[in-house]
Amino acid sequence: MSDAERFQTDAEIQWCPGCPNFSLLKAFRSALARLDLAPHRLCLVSGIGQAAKLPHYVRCNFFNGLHGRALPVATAVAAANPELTTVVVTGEGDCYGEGGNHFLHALRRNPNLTVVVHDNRIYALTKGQGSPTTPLGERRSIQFPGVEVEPLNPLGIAVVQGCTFVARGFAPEVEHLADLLAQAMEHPGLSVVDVIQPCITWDPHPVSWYKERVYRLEDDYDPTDPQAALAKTREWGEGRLPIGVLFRADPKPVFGRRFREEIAGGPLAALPPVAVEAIEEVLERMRP
Ligand SMILES: Cc1ncc(C[n+]2csc(CCOP(=O)(O)OP(=O)(O)O)c2C)c(N)n1
Repeated sequence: MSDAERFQTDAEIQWCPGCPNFSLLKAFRSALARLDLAPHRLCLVSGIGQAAKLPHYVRCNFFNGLHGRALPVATAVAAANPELTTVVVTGEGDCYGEGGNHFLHALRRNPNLTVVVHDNRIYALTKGQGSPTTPLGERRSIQFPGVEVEPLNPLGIAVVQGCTFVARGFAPEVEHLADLLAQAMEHPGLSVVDVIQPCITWDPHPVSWYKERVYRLEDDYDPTDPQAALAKTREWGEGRLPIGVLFRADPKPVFGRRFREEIAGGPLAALPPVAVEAIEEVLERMRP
C-alpha cells in the first residue's frame, strides 16, 4: 500500500466534479504521506460546509460537529491527547464567520493545531452567499447589488495576534500546498493555512482569474518580519494573492501543557478510564 493510499476511504466524494477541493485533498494526503503519519495518529475536526466534508475522505480519527465549532473541539482534542496530530478542516464561512469568535480565542490560546481553511470567498454548501472574505462590491447569489461590507483580513489578524505559523496556499498548486501543509503540521502550536480554493459553481470569477493574481513569495522575502507579513496579507485587497509562508516565529508554549504538568500530571488520554460508578456518584451528589 502506498503512503497516500493509507489515507484512502471508500466514501463517495460529494464535491462538484472539477472542484479545486480535489486538488486540496490530494495535497493534504501527500503532506500526510511525507510526514509518515499512521492514520490512527491523526485526528481531523470539522464543522459544516463543503470544506468540512474533507475528513469523510481521509482514513483517520475524525469529529464532524456543528457549523463554526471545530476549533473548540479540536483544542480539547489536542490538549487531552498531545500524541495526536490534530487538524481542523474548515471553510472561511465556518472559521471566520460562524466560528470567528473561536478563531480569535484559538489565536490567544495557541493550541497545538493546524487549521486548514478552504477559502472560496463563498458559503458554497448553501449556494454561494457572500462570506467574510468576499471583496467589497462583488456580487454573490443573494447580494445582487454586491456585498456591502468590507472583508475580513484573517491572516493579518493572525499575524497581529502573534500566531507563529501563518501561510497561504492555492489549491491547484498541489506540490506547493502539500509542502505548506506538511510544514504547518510539523510546527508546534497553532498554524493557520488559508487555501485559495475557487468555487467553480458560484464564484463569478473562473479559476484562471485567480491564477493570474496568485504569485509565490519572492526568494528574498523574510517570513520572520511581522510588518512585512502584514503588508503581504493586505495585498489581497489590491487583487494580488501571495502564496507561501507569510509569517513564522519561534514556537510558544501550547495550550494545555501547563495544566497537564501542574494538575493532571500527564495527558488526559493516558489516564485510566474513570469508572462509570464514580461519575454516577458525583452526579447523584449534585442532584437536588
Ligand atoms: C448555525 C448554522 N448556521 C447556518 C447553517 C447553514 N450552513 C451550512 S453550511 C453553510 C456555509 C458553509 O460555508 P463555508 O464555511 O465557507 O464552507 P464551504 O461550503 O464554502 O466550503 C451554512 C451557512 C448551519 N448549518 N448551522
